[in-house]
Amino acid sequence: MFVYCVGLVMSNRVGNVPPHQKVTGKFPVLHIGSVPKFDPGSWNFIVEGLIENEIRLTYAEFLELPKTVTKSDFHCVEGWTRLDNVWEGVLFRTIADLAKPLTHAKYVTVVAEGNYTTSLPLQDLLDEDVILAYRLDGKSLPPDHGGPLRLVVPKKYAYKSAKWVRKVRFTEKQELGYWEKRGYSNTADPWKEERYS
Ligand SMILES: Nc1nc2c(c(=O)[nH]1)N[C@H]1C(S)=C(S)[C@@H](COP(=O)(O)O)O[C@H]1N2
Ligand SMILES: [Mo]
Repeated sequence: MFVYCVGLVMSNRVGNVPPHQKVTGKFPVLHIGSVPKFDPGSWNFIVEGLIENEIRLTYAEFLELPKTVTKSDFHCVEGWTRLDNVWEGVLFRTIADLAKPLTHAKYVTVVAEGNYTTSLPLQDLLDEDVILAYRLDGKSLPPDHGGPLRLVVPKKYAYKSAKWVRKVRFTEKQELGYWEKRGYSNTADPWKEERYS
């Protein structure tokens, strides 16, 4: 008897699920600290650092930015994956287009409510699936999943997808994020299983 196995073993990207991840139908809630209270009257979104145009938007103004819907998978470094999440919000590249990064802006620090930060090469954030999301699966983004606004970076482990984002800062050198300072991989590619540094 012959068993044919054609093509499937050639790539480390077989299907939608990265190595050693388990698909969950639920959506676990995972974060440090407590869920911040959202006040639409005082909330703002700030873009600063190595850019031509500093940006400061109220919540109402953020909702007026051009919006997009994406569908992507979400991989937590602890081993669960949630497939086919439908996010609605503003692509990071829309923010970058408005802010006009200077040529020496190479990284972006994402600052959330509380102490949480993460950072990424600007290039990674310009992918067409990277979104600042305020809706999930057709409903407004629940506070425990990062509402009113979270970053979603599908190609990285989910600690790069900061919840409760309030500020993004363009920098020349990379500022290590909360988990990245504590031993988690700074590159965080789930397909290469870059979990720890
Ligand atoms: N502000 C903030 N964002 C965060 C975290 C956090 O602790 N604080 N945890 C990260 C981690 S490790 C994961 S797995 C995802 C979990 O998102 P979820 O709770 O919506 O599933 O949020 C990420 N974003
Ligand atoms: Mo995570």
